[in-house]
Amino acid sequence: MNDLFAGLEPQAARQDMTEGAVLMRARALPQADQLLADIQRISSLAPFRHMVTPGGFAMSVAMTNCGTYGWITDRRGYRYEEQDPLTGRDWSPMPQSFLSLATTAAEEAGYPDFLPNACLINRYEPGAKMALHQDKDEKDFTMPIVSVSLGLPVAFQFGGAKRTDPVMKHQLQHGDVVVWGGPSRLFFHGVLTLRNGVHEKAGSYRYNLTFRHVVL
Ligand code: MD3
Ligand code: FE
Repeated sequence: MNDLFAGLEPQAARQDMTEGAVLMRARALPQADQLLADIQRISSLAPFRHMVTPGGFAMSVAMTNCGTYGWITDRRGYRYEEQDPLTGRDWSPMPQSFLSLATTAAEEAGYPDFLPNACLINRYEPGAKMALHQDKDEKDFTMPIVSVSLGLPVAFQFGGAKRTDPVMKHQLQHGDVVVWGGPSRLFFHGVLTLRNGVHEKAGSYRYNLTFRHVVL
């Protein structure tokens, strides 16, 4: 058999991306169908919506949440709240599938005490993107953030502690998990424009779960 991978590095299952950040390729694959079913159920109660930034622009990424706290934005600012402003009801509790994946992945990356109380669920359609930003609304930065990618692949970029630091580009694929702790917890990051495509499990979407520990 001729070797298609001759001269290429093998794709490591686990990769240190930057200080404190660990990429685990395909880590969520065994649970992916369950995660997608849970996203479907959560979003039937708290629909995906395009929230408005304080500057007055609708985000291209549609969002919902589960857990004790949910991240929201409107003209008044970015914050976490216990109720969905669309329905006035509490967010759905975090499903067991979400909680066990997030805590075991964090433990494998060296953060054994991670206990998420918020999960932001992002849904990207072709054309959607997320500009370079820091995640600072959680207030507690000793806890990592765990991110899980599902559906269509996308190019993701992260830099350093300053907006002007040089950025690295990575492809994030269905099932990839990244744990962002230590110095990387406050690094700038963003998502490039999602290209058209069809994923066998997620159709024309990319989903991203981010697990956070929030204090109000
Ligand atoms: C690096 N989401 O929701 S996940 C976000 O793919 C967000 O939807 C992106 O950025 C997405 O805030 C990126 C990867 C990620 C998440 C949080 C981070 C990278 C991070 C926090 C600190 C540093
Ligand atoms: Fe972010």
